[in-house]
Amino acid sequence: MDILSKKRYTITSALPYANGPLHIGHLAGAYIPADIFVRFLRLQGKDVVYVCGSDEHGAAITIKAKKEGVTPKEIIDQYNKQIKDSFEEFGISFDIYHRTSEKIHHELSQDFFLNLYNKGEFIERFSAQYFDEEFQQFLADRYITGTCPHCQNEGAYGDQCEKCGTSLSPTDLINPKSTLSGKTPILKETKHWYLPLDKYQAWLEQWLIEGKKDVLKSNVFGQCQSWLKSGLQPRSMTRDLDWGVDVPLKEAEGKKLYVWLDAPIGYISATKQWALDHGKNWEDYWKTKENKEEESTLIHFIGKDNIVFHCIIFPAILHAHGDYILPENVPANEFLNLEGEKLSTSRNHAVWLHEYLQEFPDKQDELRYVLTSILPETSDSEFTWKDFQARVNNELVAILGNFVNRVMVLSHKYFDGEVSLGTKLTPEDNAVFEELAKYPALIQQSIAQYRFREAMTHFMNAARLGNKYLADEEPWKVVKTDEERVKTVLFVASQIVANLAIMAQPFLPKTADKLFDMLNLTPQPWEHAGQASLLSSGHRLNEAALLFEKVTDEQVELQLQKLVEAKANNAKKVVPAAPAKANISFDD
Ligand code: MET
Repeated sequence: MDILSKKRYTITSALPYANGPLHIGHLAGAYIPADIFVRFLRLQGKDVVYVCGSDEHGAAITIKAKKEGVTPKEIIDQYNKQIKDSFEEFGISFDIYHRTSEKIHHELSQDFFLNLYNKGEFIERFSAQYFDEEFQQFLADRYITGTCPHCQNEGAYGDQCEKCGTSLSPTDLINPKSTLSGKTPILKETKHWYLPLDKYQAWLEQWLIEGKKDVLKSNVFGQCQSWLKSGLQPRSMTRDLDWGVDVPLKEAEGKKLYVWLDAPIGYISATKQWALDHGKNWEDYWKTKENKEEESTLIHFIGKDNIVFHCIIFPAILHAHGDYILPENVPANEFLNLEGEKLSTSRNHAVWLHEYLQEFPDKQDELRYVLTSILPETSDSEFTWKDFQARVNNELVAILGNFVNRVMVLSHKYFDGEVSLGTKLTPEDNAVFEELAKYPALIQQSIAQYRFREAMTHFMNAARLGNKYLADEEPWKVVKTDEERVKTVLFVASQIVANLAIMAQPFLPKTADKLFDMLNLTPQPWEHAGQASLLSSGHRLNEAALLFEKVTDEQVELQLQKLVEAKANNAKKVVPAAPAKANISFDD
């Protein structure tokens, strides 16, 4: 069945770590595609909840706090606010942006742990782990540095050597040191609770590989297949950490739930909070139902570094718990590069969303447009400022903006903003309407396959159709001889603008609002797209407003200069390597 024909949807975007600002890689990976999808569903009147929130636990946050000499709480409060505000200003339409530090989340994560624990789903294992005697605490992998056994780099971390890229275990390091005290840590025995993923191997092969081979995107399917092929191993669900959700067992004092049993539960706790705030029943969005048609459809939007997490580990947890729906799809994106290099937080090689919003005020849709045009849907893709300029100037300004502007200006100039049918429609006019009516279905088909780039190309083609129509009909010439015909031409052209307003809503929401304002039309649902009579004869248009402005060479230069300066700063200092674990961060 078509993914768009369900009744109810639970849509999630990966929870960003509250330890740094958002950049365009995040947007292109997990937020813009989800937002387009969700806006599209809402336009069709579907019952949708779109949840997200800050991931506020884990070593990445405590390390940052330590580096800055502040508490983890200060870090999460600062970044949660910054991230939330940036998302809002940019126009990502979450129904709730929650926090994993909230009580409701801690309680639910603990419930999940206890449910699995009481059912005997965990295996308990003892292992020797490094312990800092001075600080009296076990050390997370990133808290230990030492010499890499492979390349002799002296600054390797307990999970990875940043120099040669090898994945390591803390005990692989030669001459290990605690980053807390600087002393040599001792090995101490510690107990943890593991989810035996090997036990779910057969079930996962059935559900995921058999059941979803025609559903998952090929990049996602390939990764899942290779994980399953290499055989799943038990994964620790608890950790010796000093910040996070307590393991709810007496004997586990000081231990915390590890990311697997914490972050994705954040989707559910966010939904619970949203349901409480809006008089809804959260179970409608997460629990299985006897009547399958009543069940919600769960879709996780993520970057490719989170595929195993969302396709294997979280579904195994939900399955082990029982009564929960499983993801219908996980349309993960690949990575976005910037000016020929990987985006990098630690090297400050990025376009930061909060800076963009300051430097390009009221230009949210321009960034949305360009990022949607280059979404890394099937392979890594690249953002460059020259390309940004070209796409804004040659497409948004020259095609969409130009068409709308001409229709508005001419309608006001010749007819005082009144839309009315003059002479009868010609075969050319009817052909344009016929062509226009094809676009909503084309867009819908692309969205149903998570091909958002393609969907937006269809949208722009509809604007091209408008431009071509005006160029063919030349109302500015015809007006000298046949004013009635010009009325009709602008009537047809205004209907095209109204259609563009409807179809712009998922892709360019702020532009769509402006278009409806100019048209003096209330926002319309998707089912009205394709109609030739959205504006009735005699309708009055409002004043024209500016839709898009050209990006100047100076603006591009300034941005490129910033990247050059970041590089120069990196050369001056030794850039600390940041966590590069494939499974828990979008980038380094
Ligand atoms: N915070 C994780 C990341 O940034 C995502 C967690 S999604 C449940 O990779």
